[in-house]
Amino acid sequence: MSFELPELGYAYTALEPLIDARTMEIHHTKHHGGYTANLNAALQGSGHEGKTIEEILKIAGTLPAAVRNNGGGYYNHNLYWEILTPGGSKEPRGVLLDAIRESFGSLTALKDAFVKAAITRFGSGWAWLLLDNNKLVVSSTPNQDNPLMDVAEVKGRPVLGIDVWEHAYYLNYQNRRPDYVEAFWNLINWDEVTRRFKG
Ligand code: MN3
Repeated sequence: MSFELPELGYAYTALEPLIDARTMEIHHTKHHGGYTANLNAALQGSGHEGKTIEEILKIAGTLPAAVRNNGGGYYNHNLYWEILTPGGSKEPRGVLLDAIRESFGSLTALKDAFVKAAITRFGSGWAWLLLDNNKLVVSSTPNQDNPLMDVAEVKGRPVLGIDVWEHAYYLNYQNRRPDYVEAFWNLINWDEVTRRFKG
């Protein structure tokens, strides 16, 4: 059994002009495709071939770097494309909005914390909104690590994640990571985030 690069389910042009088609295509086919192929190669003969991606990430700290990095890359991008799916609610509502207010005070306060985590993550990595013991928290991770990993500083179930590697935005935004983070925020499909929140 091996992992497969998922279809996006929408056109590379679907998120224009905020995220351009060329960035989407390279990001999906080359970067995500690369993590997927490299993960399968790294798992071959490792004794972990039958595991789910979640089972692999849970013990990432004990596995070779190629499994940790590519396994994280495989999982993180699956989540990223789903959260950016066109359509759906452009604002959190219902139980998710209640939980956001309980943890952060307001949606604006969540946005401020998330944007700050994304902008201040040094070098390549991800910023997250995650469930840690039923409480929503914001964190960030280096490289392709994520909150499901045993090595994560803040562990939990990711409900929202932004890729802040330069390959996610450099063609359109060059060094302006804050502009990309703002664009991402405006593209979030909150129905998908709610689905992940409910687990
Ligand atoms: Mn990426």
